[in-house]
Amino acid sequence: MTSTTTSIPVFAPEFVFGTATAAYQIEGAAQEGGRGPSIWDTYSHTPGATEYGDTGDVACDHYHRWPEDVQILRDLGVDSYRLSISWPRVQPGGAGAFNEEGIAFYRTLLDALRAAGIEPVVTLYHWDLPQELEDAGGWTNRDTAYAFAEYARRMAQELGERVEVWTTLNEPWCSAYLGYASGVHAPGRTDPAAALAAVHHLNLAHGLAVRAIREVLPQARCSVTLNLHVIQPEDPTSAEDRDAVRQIDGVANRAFTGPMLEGAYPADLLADTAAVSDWSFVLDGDVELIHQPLDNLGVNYYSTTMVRRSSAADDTSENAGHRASSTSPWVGADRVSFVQEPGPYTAMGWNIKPSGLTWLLTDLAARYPDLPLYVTENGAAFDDVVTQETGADGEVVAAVHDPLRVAYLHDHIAAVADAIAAGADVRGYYAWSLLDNFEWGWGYARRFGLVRVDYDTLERTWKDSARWYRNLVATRRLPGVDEVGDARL
Ligand code: PNW
Repeated sequence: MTSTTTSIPVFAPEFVFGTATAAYQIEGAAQEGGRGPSIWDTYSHTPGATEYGDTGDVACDHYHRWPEDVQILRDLGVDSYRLSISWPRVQPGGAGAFNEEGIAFYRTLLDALRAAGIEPVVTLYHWDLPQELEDAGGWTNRDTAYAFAEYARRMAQELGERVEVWTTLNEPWCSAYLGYASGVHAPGRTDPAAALAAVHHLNLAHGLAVRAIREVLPQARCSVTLNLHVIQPEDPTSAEDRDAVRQIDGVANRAFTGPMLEGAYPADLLADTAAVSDWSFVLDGDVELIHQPLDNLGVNYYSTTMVRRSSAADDTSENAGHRASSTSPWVGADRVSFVQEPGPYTAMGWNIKPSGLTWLLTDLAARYPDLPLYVTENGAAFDDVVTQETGADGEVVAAVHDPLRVAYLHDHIAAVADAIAAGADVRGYYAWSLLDNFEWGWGYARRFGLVRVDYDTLERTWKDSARWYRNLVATRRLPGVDEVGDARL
């Protein structure tokens, strides 16, 4: 899986370059504008749950500073911006009354993006479940899937004139397994059987929501974003290790792609997890409902995973969260061990392997040849350093030289170009993230932004990576890692 790029990749004018964020990670204003509490408010306020006890109460204060952030997007020149709607901001209890003030916030933001020539791509669920729904069982409760579909329907009615591309869920793997099995994400539960029920009800929520959106907006383009794991055997010649890959692929990837894209849960997944659950929460007709035709698939890619077969699991953490968990996210995989891969690593401890992205995109293209693909997230956290420098006019300006992030983006965008050259129908790439933001269990201690946020002043500062990305978007030609452009903003 080495890169085959020999010349400088050039992207077609219609290829979409964007940046991505999520509501809880940037908005703040957790108690303003009629917003209700979500599971991430509750979780982040639980002592010990997040690094330094950080919460999203203020985050990047995007709720108030969105005009500045739209201006940054405009200056970056991106074609598109991927954002999420905070469900508890528009429907505080997750069922029942909607909050007009919350809906108006998104209407105004979407209008500003359109006025700036930036296409908004909206995700309906990026992990901020209304707390009232969690109190009734959250994703373990089938009713949550129906509540989600009603929320999706209402958003389609309210925002349909402003949004063409609708994404139901972001990374249901994280919601189900990190939220309900390993407990390193909200709601922090450690019940493997509950996690499997959550998998199914998230899948069902997706199918019901796509159907509801299309009932309101027949022309809508519907999508889901998955964090598909690229899994390799420690020893490719070992049938045992290859079987460990099959098992982790089942619980991580095919638990979602099976019903969503192929209309069935994989038999081997049901067998592997039989001791945990009888899957009796899957009712007649559910998989047909989940299997809605999609207009595209979003994939988030950061790193790769390596496994081997073992007599007992000896490391199941896979760097999945801030809080050490005694419970594995890998439900049913008691005899799989996760192997530390060679570096280099990002500040998350995730190994850097651009060729994994080429592999993932070409594998998906082979399996689903008619499904356009978008990389909906890719990026890296590094320990950025701010320096004070003298600008062209003699004034002192803050700078962030982040050559490691530039190299990461360069190599992964080259990997996308390799996949396209190999015939994959990849239509766009969204850098994670526009801004440094609340990195879930890691709070503000991990920075993924192209633009730095000073959490004392909330000031935004362009990193070199932002200038480098602007250069790429403007020229459609992959710049070298030392080409950051010269104009200071
Ligand atoms: C994704 N894991 O999260 C999310 O979609 C973003 O909100 C997040 O900021 C970004 O990636 C960076 O972490 C993940 O443990 C969180 O494998 C954890 C995992 C994967 C993705």
